[in-house]
Formats: sequence, C-alpha cells, structure tokens
Amino acid sequence: MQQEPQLVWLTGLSGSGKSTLALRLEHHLFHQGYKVYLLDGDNIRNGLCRDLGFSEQDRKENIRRVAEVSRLLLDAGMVVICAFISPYAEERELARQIVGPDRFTEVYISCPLQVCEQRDTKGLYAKARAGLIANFTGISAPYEVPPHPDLTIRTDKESIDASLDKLITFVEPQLRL
Ligand code: GGZ
Repeated sequence: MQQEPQLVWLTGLSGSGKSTLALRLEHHLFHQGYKVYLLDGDNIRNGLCRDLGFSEQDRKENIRRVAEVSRLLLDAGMVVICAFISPYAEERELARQIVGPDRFTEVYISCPLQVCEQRDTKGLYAKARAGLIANFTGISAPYEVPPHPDLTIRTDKESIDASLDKLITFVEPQLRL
C-alpha cells in the first residue's frame, strides 16, 4: 500500500490518555494496511534511552533521540506515532525540525492536572505528592502547553472512542498519497 510517511506526535501529562489513544490509533492504521510504528516510554526508556532520567536535560535528550529515530523510520516510509509527555515547547519544536515540518503533526492530549491526578492509574501522582518521585510533571516539574498544536483532544470532555474518532479523522487523510 502506498502511504505518505508522517509522524503523529502526542504530547500531554501523565494519565492524560496519550498511550491509550496512541495504541488504538496504531491498531486502527495497521488494520487499514498502513506500515506504522509506535514509539513511547515503554519501548524507548527501557532500551535506547535507559541511561536517561527525568531531569530537564535528560528529558530533552530523550526527545531529541526519539526525533532522530523517528526521522529514520520516516525515511524508511513508515507512519510513526510518538507518545511522550515532551513537556518543553522548545524540544517539541526541535523534533519538528529534525523530522521536517511537513512530516510532523503535533497533537495535544489535553486533560486538567486534577483529572489526571484523580485517575492516577499507576499511583505515580500519589508518590510524587508524597515526595517519593522527583521532577514529576505537573507536580514538581513543568508542562508547557502547546501554543499552536495542529490538533487538540480533550480527554476530560470526550470519551476515548470519540477522541479516537477525532484523531483518525484528522490524521488518516494526511497518510494517503
Ligand atoms: C513524569 C514520569 C516520571 C516523572 C516516571 N515525571 O504515566 P506513565 O508513567 O506511564 O508515563 C510517564 C512516563 C514519562 O516518560 P516520557 O518519556 O514520556 O517523559 S518525557 O517526555 O518528559 O521525557 C510516567 C513515567 O514515565 N514517569 N517518572 N518524574 N513521568
């Protein structure tokens, strides 16, 4: 199948729904016949970036490496989905430049901190509040809201199914040659 290599970059707080949406988008595109690959904390921070933590410097290096890998995958013709907190606007912009602006779509997965904290699916916010995790995004480290994302999805207002529909409707036309 002919496809336009594109990177879909999901940014947002821990617990905002990035990983769920990224995985569901990946499955959808795969079943449509696209060659697609998902990069996220699970497959990146356990391997390529396992020497990195969550200081500002390490997060920036994490995002830079992810962008470089994405560029290689795009050059190989893949559709790439990235799901990272990527809290710094400057690094998201750097990622856009590394892969090429016309191959990069920034999607802001928007959800208020209070809602992410209530969800606390992994108990990380509770640990961060208790001082057991340092530099936790939203608690003791910043998250810079994207000023001009290509798409914003409000997971506190819309169901996962509705959010996914919105994402697919926006992304899929860009992948057709
Ligand atoms: C934020 C942290 C931290 C700290 C561990 N701050 O909800 P999760 O668990 O599964 O996703 C979070 C993931 C964030 O990794 P990223 O590579 O996306 O971060 S960044 O883009 O900023 O480099 C969370 C877990 O790692 N986690 N410690 N201090 N999230």
